[in-house]
Amino acid sequence: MQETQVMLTGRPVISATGLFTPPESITNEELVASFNAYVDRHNAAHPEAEPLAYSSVEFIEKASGIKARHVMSKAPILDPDTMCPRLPERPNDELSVMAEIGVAAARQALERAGRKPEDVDAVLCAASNMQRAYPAMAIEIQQALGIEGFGFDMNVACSSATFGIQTAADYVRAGNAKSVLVVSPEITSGHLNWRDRDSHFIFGDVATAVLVEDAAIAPAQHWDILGTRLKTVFSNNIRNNFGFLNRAAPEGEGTPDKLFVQEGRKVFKEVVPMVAQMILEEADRLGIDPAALRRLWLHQANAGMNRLISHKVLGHEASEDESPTVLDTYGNTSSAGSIIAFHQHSDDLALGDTGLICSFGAGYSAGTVFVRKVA
Ligand code: CO8
Repeated sequence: MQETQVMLTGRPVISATGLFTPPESITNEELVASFNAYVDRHNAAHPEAEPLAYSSVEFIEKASGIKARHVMSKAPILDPDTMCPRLPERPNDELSVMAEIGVAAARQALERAGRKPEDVDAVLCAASNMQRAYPAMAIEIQQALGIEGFGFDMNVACSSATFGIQTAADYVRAGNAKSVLVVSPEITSGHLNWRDRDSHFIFGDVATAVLVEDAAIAPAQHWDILGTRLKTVFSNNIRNNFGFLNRAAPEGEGTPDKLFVQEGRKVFKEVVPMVAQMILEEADRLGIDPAALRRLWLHQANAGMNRLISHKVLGHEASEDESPTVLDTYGNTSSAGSIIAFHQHSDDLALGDTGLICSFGAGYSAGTVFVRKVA
């Protein structure tokens, strides 16, 4: 593309999205069988201790809506002796596993947009966990794709992708970039405590990519970004204390708080009203009638949360068509959830239809991206 031939508009759009789904998947039945085998072994080995309780397929499905989750390493997670993924270290001259799945999603987004890597200006790797501190995952992905310009990593837990979309949109609005890839590789299985009955069923692995571009270069049938809004409010209810200073406090190494922990009920109760209000305020600011939204692509943490939020926004119980679910087969994929929903359930919308991509999670953090399909 000859940059000199294009008059940039400063109007950001979503040109295309991409998705990488790990081939292996764990059903609730498989997960619970493995967990309960671990419980039996643990209780037999520690007769003096308070016995651990079984997990149950019925509870998981009723409390969360999750029926299965994709993972990068199935057998070790289900092995009661391991209960953790095994992803062997790779030499520095090989693509790291997070970059690999990010690149797969990014390639699909580029292909769907008809975009060549050399026409992309920046890569943001926006995810809940990074493979390492440096060099940035984004720079590794940039190198693997052959993109010039710059890249950096950003982490806003479950809201990483929407924060990434706003950041990319701001580059376009300011004229600092015309094409930005927001890549969200989420290997959540690495930081999930598979031995914790309260949370062992929640997460899954995946990677998504969103190509945010100036309207002037967008392909046919793209999505105008009508407005973006971000919000953070500190909360201890979702925490992960894993970090580089852990070795400076060896007494805390390996304790459960170095993995994902949450007060799920409090999260549910506090986040639902916060997000619903944020959506309604932003719709009002943009002059959009929330009841007329054609589709909500909501963060995929809990089916009950999405039912309540969509009801408050639309003013009626949302149908599956109005608020599609992907957490039944993907689990909670952190920042990728709302993007998977958008990727899988947006082609059928008509030109002129308006919808909302919305994330929420740890921090607390929440992000809204109102979009309209245009020719
Ligand atoms: N099997 C059977 N029973 C169980 C199980 C189980 N596995 N787990 C708990 N129970 C029991 C409990 O013991 C309790 O029993 P009792 O009533 O006798 O005390 C009963 O079931 C009810 O337990 P809860 O109150 O915990 O159950 P809830 O109905 O609240 O459901 C949920 C639990 C599903 C966790 C729900 O609260 C929820 O989904 N909340 C929202 C959570 C959420 O959205 N979190 C988002 C965080 S994700 C994020 O921001 C990304 C972070 C980065 C990720 C990094 C990688 C891992």
